[in-house]
Amino acid sequence: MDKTFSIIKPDATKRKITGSINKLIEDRGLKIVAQKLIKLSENQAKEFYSIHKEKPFFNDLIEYMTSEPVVVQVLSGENAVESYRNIMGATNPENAEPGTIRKLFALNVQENSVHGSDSPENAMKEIEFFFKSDEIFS
Ligand code: IDP
Ligand code: MG
Repeated sequence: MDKTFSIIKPDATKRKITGSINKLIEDRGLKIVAQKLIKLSENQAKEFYSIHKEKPFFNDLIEYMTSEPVVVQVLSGENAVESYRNIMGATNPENAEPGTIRKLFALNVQENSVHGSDSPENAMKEIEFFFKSDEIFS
């Protein structure tokens, strides 16, 4: 089974909708094989989102991602990366398909409730950034 990396972001933990998001993930066929609540440090958030460091929204993004605890997860299933991106919906909730996590729950393009890896290579890197191999079940 393929794996992907997910974050339930601060807007969602703050609004106590992590259970609702996990229900959607599970109902749509992905299995949660690792999960923990952590507070990202500024350095962790900057490294995790370093690809966006030149973007105008970078500083706001780091401030937001470190504002509340987040749930980091490893999800497993067939085509996990692509499948989870479909379950999440578009970055901007205004463009997200009905029934997706972001359409249902996101507040705006920044506070969009979830992160999901964009490729199997990045999924592997992101999982290794947050989890030891003995923390992941199958
Ligand atoms: P993704 O999360 O759908 O992969 P990315 O383009 O990788 O989207 O952006 C990472 C995160 O940065 C987004 O999920 C969102 O929280 C934030 N973000 C992206 N674009 C904007 C924007 O135009 N304004 C504010 N925040 C943004
Ligand atoms: Mg991305």
